[in-house]
Amino acid sequence: MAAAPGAFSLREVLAAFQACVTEQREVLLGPYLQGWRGLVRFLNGLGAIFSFISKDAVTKIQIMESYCSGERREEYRTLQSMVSYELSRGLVDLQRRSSHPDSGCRTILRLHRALRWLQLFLEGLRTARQDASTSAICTDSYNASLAAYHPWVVRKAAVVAFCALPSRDAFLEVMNVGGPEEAVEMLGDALPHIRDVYGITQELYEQHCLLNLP
Ligand code: 1PZ
Repeated sequence: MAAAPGAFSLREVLAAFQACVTEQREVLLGPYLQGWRGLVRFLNGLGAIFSFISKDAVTKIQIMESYCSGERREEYRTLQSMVSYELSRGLVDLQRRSSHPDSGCRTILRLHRALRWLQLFLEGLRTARQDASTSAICTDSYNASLAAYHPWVVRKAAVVAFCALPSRDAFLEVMNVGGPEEAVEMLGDALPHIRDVYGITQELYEQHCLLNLP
């Protein structure tokens, strides 16, 4: 499963997460969503079996993009401004989904939980032995993160899809960063930024009691 010549590289995608964090430690939604767009594109390249996952991610990215380009786009420049805007205007359903089923806060929370999976998965990939199974790494990181928020049927479908993942070396190859060593090095550079974005978001959501939004 070699990377197609001219295919885009996961290096730029992961760099978007680096561009998210400002000097004031705010998270810019523009590069955050751009990073997610690139991940979805990469996921689609892995095969049609992953399309139920990428469809859901695309829906969420689109919801956020419409806020970010809408009338109130200034309020959606950063995660911090979004949280204070939506909370102060009562635009977030806190108990059950009703009048504001697709708030920015609940939508980002879903991507945020998936970012934790991504962090664990890439970390696993980076540190695993050469002959390690990508699907095992993926299943372990999923079970340690996102699985807790998914119903049984989604968990089953996810684990079946993971079986279609290529071997570790082939996976590093389709990332299109260079040889396996280069890919591992790139992951080592990119992961601290993903961890940083995750940590800032987690703290912000904790402060405002947003971690369990319906
Ligand atoms: C390389 C292998 C990719 C594995 C991706 C691991 C994530 C598996 C997630 C499977 C769930 C997809 C079905 C949709 C579930 C939704 O119910 C939930 C909750 O949203 P709600 O229903 O509350 O509106 N959606 C999510 O949890 C967001 C999932 C986003 C996954 C993005 C993955 C990006 C992968 C990048 C690959 C490098």
